[in-house]
Amino acid sequence: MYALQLLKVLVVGASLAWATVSETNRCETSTCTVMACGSPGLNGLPGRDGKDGAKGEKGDPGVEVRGQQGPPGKAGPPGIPGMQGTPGIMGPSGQKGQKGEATAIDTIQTQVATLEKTIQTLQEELRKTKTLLLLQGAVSVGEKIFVSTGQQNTFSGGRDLCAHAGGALASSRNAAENRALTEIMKKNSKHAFLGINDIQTEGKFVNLNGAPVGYTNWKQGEPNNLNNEDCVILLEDQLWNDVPCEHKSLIICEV
Ligand code: GN1
Ligand code: CA
Ligand code: CA
Repeated sequence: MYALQLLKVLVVGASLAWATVSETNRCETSTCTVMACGSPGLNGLPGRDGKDGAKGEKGDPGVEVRGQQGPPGKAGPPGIPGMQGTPGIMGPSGQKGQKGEATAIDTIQTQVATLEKTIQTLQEELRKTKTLLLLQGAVSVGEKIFVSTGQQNTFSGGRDLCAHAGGALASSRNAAENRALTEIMKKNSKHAFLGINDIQTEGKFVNLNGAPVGYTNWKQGEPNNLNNEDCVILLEDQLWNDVPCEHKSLIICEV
């Protein structure tokens, strides 16, 4: 019974639906009659939002594509200068570096160092020699040292003797030197030749280098050139007398 009733309802519903469709189709054609077509109705209000749909399945993570690196950014503004710190404690010295190529300055510095050492050695030797000479009766005056040979000789003999020894026949250039020579002469108890003469020009006394003498200490009445006297001896009272150059007198050298 129930199935039969349901079938009827379905048949009636289908018929009504067909009729409605037919009628509508006809109205959309130009053959629509006034009786068959009304004026179109206004649109209704939008319906309410539907319910949320079921949660979808989780999507694939996808493949992440990394872009290319961009160009470097612009340089930033200069920073503020830092404050000066307190000086630190000096660290230990580093290891000695390898020997570099010798430059001209290096060579000169080495030569200077060698010369300085040589000078030092020579100065020490000179000091020792000076000490020995002074012990042997030499006298030091200013830059000079007077040393007696202890021998008597002619003027030329004495001049050559001192020159060969690296010195010169002694002469007095001032009162101090004259006193020192007199001191040596007295110890030897012999008059000593001085390194001056007037061989070249009578009456014009010169040193061994030919320069006129600056300092003199002649005894009164001398030089008298008695019997052609062109050389000079130092007397006990520090005074000078001209004597023959072939006369033999004490030879004192100066260095
Ligand atoms: C000496 O000895 P006599 O008088 O000849 C001296 C001279 C003096 C002179 C002064 C070698 O000569 O030079 O001028 O006394 N001769 C010698 O009176 O010393
Ligand atoms: Ca003379
Ligand atoms: Ca004389």
